[in-house]
Amino acid sequence: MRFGINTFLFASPFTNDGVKFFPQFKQWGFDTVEIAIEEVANIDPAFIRKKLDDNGLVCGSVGAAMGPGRDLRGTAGEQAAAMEYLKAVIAMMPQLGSHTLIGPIYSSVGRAEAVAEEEYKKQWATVVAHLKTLSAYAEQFDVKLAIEPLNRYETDFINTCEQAMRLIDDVNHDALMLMLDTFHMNIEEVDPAIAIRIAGDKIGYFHIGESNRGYLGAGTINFDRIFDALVEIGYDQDVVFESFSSTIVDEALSVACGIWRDTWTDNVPLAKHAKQFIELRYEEAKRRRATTMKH
Ligand SMILES: [Mn+2]
Repeated sequence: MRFGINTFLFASPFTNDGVKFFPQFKQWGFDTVEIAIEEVANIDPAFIRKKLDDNGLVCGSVGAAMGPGRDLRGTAGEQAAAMEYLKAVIAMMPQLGSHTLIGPIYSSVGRAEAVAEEEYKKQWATVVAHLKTLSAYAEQFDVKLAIEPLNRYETDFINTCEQAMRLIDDVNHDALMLMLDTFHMNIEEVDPAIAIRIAGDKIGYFHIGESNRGYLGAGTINFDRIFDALVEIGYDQDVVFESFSSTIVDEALSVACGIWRDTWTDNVPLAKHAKQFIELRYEEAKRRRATTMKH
């Protein structure tokens, strides 16, 4: 298991200037960086890769920035803009040394509305067709796509692990995987730990977020049960801390994510604490598992 940090904690939009945070990320013990690419023109991938290498880090994933105007179930123009953006990001990823594109790549974050069943079915077919195209495209670049269910306030399209797995089944391509996020699961799943066990090896990426998206442990999520489930299924990919504050992200993203008040303003103690919290929970879960197996 690799521990990662999301650039939304430190810079948004992420640009070449963001490499200045890499030494700290390494010093705090993170293995990977999840780089949100708002616009491909913002970064020089070779330069970023060099700085990652220099600091002994890797780009564990690229986070797709599905803002307004990028929507695989939107208007023809929004679908085209989303495909153009996602393809440009995928094509850049080998230079970054990254093999996983993550996020709610099926729609725009913050688009949550009542959709009639017939219309939902049409949207579903449209998204499946686009994801087939995108999966085949990604495969050429040795990139996998990991789609993230979001809670009901951020999308009406894919809210649960079960819905995402159905979408993945319909696309039926090896390059398409699932990612889960404890913050969203906490709102939508009957039992997040059971969802993890059911998804099993379909999970290609994992976000850790607290129930209020602030400090880990200062919310209601039972992370011991989450890590017990991850250890039990043998999950050995990235576990990445995600948190938002309007001190870093812009107003559009704050609104899309419903960040109406800030749970933190200083990202340094937040990030250090997250790394220690995640590692401790993981180590304890491994110990519990080892003890159980002996009996
Ligand atoms: Mn997430």
